[in-house]
Amino acid sequence: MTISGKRIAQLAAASVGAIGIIYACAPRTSTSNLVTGDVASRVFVPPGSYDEYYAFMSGGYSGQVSVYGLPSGRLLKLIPVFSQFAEDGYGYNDESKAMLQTTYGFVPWDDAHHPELSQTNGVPDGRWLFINGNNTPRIARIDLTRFETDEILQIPNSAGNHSSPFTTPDTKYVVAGTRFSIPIPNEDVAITSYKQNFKGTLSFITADQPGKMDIAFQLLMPGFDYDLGHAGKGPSDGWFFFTSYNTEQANTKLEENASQNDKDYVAAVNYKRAEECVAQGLAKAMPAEYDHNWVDSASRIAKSEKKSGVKMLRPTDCPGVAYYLPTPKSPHGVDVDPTGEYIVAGGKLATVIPVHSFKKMQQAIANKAFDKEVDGIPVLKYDAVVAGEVQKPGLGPLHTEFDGKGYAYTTMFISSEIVKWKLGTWEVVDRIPVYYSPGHLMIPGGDSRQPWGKYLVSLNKITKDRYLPTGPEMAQSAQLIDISGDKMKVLLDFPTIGEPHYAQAIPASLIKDKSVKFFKLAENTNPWVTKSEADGGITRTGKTVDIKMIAIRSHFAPDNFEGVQVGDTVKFHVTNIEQDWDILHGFAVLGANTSELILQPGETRTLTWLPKSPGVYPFYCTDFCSALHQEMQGYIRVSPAGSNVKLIANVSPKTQAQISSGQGGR
Ligand code: K7E
Ligand code: CUA
Repeated sequence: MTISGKRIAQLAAASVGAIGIIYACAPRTSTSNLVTGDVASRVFVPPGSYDEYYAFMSGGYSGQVSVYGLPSGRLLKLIPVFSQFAEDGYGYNDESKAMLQTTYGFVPWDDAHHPELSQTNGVPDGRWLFINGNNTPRIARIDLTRFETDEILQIPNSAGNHSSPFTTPDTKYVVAGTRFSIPIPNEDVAITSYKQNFKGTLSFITADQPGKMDIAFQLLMPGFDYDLGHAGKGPSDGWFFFTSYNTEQANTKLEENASQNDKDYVAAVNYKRAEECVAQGLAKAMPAEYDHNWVDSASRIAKSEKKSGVKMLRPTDCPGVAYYLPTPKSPHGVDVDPTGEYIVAGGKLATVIPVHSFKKMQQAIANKAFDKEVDGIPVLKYDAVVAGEVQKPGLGPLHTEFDGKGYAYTTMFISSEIVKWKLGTWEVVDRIPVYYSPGHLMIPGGDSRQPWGKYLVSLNKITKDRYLPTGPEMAQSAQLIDISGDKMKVLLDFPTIGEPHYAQAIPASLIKDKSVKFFKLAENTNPWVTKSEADGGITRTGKTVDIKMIAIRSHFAPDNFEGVQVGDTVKFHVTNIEQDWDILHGFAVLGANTSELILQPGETRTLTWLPKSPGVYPFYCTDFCSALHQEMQGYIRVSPAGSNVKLIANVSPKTQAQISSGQGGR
């Protein structure tokens, strides 16, 4: 079959339709004839046993990360990042709200695409997981001892933080390339002035100090769309590669207008060179406003600070900082093989998978094998940099990962398959259909120097008939594939949450033994902490009433409050004084407007409550914590404004008994 460019464009334009055709024409292949008899045992993790890998899936438009065990496909946890999470109060309670602060105000949502594990020497190390917020440009850090979002940095001079947050092999930087070019600094100009006024930026963000992420510098680039990125490694350490599309610089009907050029570019950025230029003062100060939010580890309270100004480096001021590698055609993913020599691009509309050679690129730079320059950035000759092309790989190559044994695996969105090919000879050695239309794929460590090449997960965009119908909207579908032998084998289908774009996975052994089991009460510095039953109480400051209470199996203390008035703002500061793993309590009060609180052992959380009419209101524990969980309840009395009911909190009889016998209290 010869595939004309036009045919591919048609297929791409109607990709969903094309999937329909492909799947309608294909025999109704069920997994049963793709898999072998021992499949069930390959994914079966016996009750009480652990999975071999943690997999971190982006939640896409849910703004979350979901954590799965592999090979079982069991969902272990949802981590809220760019979202409010009614399940535990993240983004609602007083302690965490600051995490979602931006210069656009409080933004409790984002579109999260790319989880990226921190690395040491180019190998995932299990310390942190970074993930991008695409819509309101941000990067988050999740701490993997607690599986909690600890830090969020807003990215200024960016619009659509898509090529992010890929890391350097030492996690010195994570990057952010702007998908949409915009006027920089942003200003009120005609959209038709795109070619004169719109620019792209590539940001390098310091990432190796928790709580201290910041913009090291930004590179001002031509007004293309910067789509994905990956760091070099080994010989190419010190370089970063970003795909771009829309090198036509169209501002309307991109489907057509940005598909004109036969080749777009991979931008190769020498960030060590950029560091030199910045150190020499060649970057210009540019005004920028952005917010930085992080969690103080002792109080577990999120703080937010305003930052301003960035160092903006122009390639014309720093020769050698960037080159363009011509790449067919509207490339999407860019992936660097474990040796650091090959740079694989996924040209959405290309008929081949082009692979660039880092060695050839260096020679081409030395020989000045340039076609032209764009805004001071030399465009290298395609033939001078290309290592090879994978011929007839399928339709719609998007993303590639590696198994560490000399093979690469690429998703084919349109022909709905994964293609395995050999680095160096570029021959396709195996292919397997997936259901349906894969975006990213993931091999544990598959973008690193040391892939754990046993499993591959295909992250499919369209689910259709794979699961029991759930109305027009179906869960996204992931498929676990065995890549330990010559032939790929499907082992398992499992639904995922939101829209996982990318995912990463790591051996469980690198994380599980470092897991925090509870927070030490003695080290809790929340100003409203209550460390013992006798320390609870109620205080009034104007119209604000602060309530300090503890939660422990199976009561709150104090648990009766009076003297609150309509018009007051009541803050329930609840401390879980348990010092034991996985003993959580919750807190909810009648009429609460947002979420309840979930209290991890040793932590303090605050729920703000606005009583609207006189009466007596119950509160209770929402997390089934003990046999007497249903007894874990109390009351708060609300009187009319101006009432003379005294402000009181009871002390539980048990505590009184302990105090009188000299056992309790401080
Ligand atoms: Cu291909 Cu946002 Cu990485 Cu989706 S992206 S698939
Ligand atoms: Cu505490 Cu239920």
